[in-house]
Amino acid sequence: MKALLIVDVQNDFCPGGSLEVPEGDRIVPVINRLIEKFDHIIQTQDWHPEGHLSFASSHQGKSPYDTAEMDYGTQVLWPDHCVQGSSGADFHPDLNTTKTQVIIRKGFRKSIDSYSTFFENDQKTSTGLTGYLRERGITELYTVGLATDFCVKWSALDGMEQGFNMHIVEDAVQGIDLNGSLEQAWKELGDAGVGVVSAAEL
Ligand code: VGL
Ligand code: ZN
Repeated sequence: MKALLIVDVQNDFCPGGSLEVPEGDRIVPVINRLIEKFDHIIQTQDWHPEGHLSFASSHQGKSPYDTAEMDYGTQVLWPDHCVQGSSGADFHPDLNTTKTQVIIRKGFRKSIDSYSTFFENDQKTSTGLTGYLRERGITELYTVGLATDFCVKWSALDGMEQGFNMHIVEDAVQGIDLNGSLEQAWKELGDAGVGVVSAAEL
């Protein structure tokens, strides 16, 4: 059984937001059309407390896009974004969320970031998505949303490791592209065997 996984289509990742993905809102109409083709729809929502340790503002002398050493390894530092309850954390107003059955919030622990929808960045703390998918008999996950080179990539890689058949809808994702991260992401996805399809094929 297949499901659509809509990653982080939130105001802060769209033009005008604090961690704007170039043309991040371009994918919204594509995703709205795809929603009609799926019976099972899962969304994720980046959901950070104020003062989250992935924010550059939480580290003295650091600027956005610098890195910091966390307990779990090197972490890119971001502008403050998707703060719990803020309008930046809301889904894009044109995204049709009516059919969404579950929303996985991530990044709510102050000292761990979470790109993947399956595991937080320590690669150990589970979001519970694997259990949810297995109990519902979902085996094929079509991934769309933001950003290709961070949350979409990590979700697809972890999903493969958890035994799901992961696919990316290439015209329904959009990347940040920090120092070549977008090209690197497509390479890692290809190496891991993640499928790539276009929206028209679905
Ligand atoms: C994301 C950076 C920080 C994403 C979330 O959704 O790709 N990127 N938080
Ligand atoms: Zn975040």
